[in-house]
Amino acid sequence: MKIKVSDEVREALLSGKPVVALESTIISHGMPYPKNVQTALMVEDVIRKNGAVPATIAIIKGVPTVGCSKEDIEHLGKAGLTVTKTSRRDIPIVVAKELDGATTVAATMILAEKAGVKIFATGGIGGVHRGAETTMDISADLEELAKTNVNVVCAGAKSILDLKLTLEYLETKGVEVVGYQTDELPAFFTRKSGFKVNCRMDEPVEIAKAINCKDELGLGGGILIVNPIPEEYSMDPEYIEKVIKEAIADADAKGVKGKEITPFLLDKIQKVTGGESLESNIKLVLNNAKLAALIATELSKLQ
Ligand code: PSU
Ligand code: MN
Repeated sequence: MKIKVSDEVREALLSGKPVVALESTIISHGMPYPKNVQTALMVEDVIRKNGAVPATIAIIKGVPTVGCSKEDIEHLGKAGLTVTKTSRRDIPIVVAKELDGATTVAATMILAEKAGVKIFATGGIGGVHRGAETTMDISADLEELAKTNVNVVCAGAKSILDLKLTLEYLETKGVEVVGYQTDELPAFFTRKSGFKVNCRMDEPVEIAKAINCKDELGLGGGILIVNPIPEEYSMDPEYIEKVIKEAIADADAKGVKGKEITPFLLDKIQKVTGGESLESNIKLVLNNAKLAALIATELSKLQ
């Protein structure tokens, strides 16, 4: 199976330069056009400014691609929801049918690992949904963190999920959750969730050392690094909770299920908050990109 790695990413990997992977579902399904494309390109810039090489990952006409071009990003952003949201199970189908696939956290981790990229930045991961005790809706992202050797920087997870159960699931699967300059799991739009993380680290170098030890021990799997949204962009917790509850009720009423539920809730939240949440979303992704570049830089000195 051919994986296309861009020249810039291949050269960086060969010479031991820091590289940061980026997902593409956030582009096609996570934000509206054209902000999605602008954000994806800004995220790449931030990574470059902080000394690393960005590798946006997607499947382009059936070819798993590590290091998408600007044209690829523009195409995925414009095509939006018509691009196949691609998690682990979808990869072989999208490749066999020569389709475009926007990779979720899980699928991006798989392709990043194959290319040799160890650090990955995104906004929020999938997790255990509210009501999962009856729906069994648990994102494949969590299973991937347990088995694929890529470390993910995110702003926690949106409280469209059950954050308590998400942490329990990660603990069961042996995934370390490191709070960057925080003792608490952030809740994406807000800096706090009320749930403690297992470990706090205040410096990128400490996180890089932990990743390096995991690799030396051959433990596999990823560390999840949770980075709170900067204070000035965080939203009012009661307001966002109300919006999320309404969005979930609407999804229930409409019978939205399976892989459609996360994009449905994201879109609904964006519409109801009139763009305020989109701005916060963009800022936290940029913040995560910077931290990921700093960790990748420290890791490249150790490996
Ligand atoms: N949460 C967000 N923004 C996103 C996603 C989740 O706040 O864009 C996307 C990511 O690509 C994540 C995927 O990997 O949704 C999870 O989907 P599911 O719950 O169907 O596994
Ligand atoms: Mn699901």
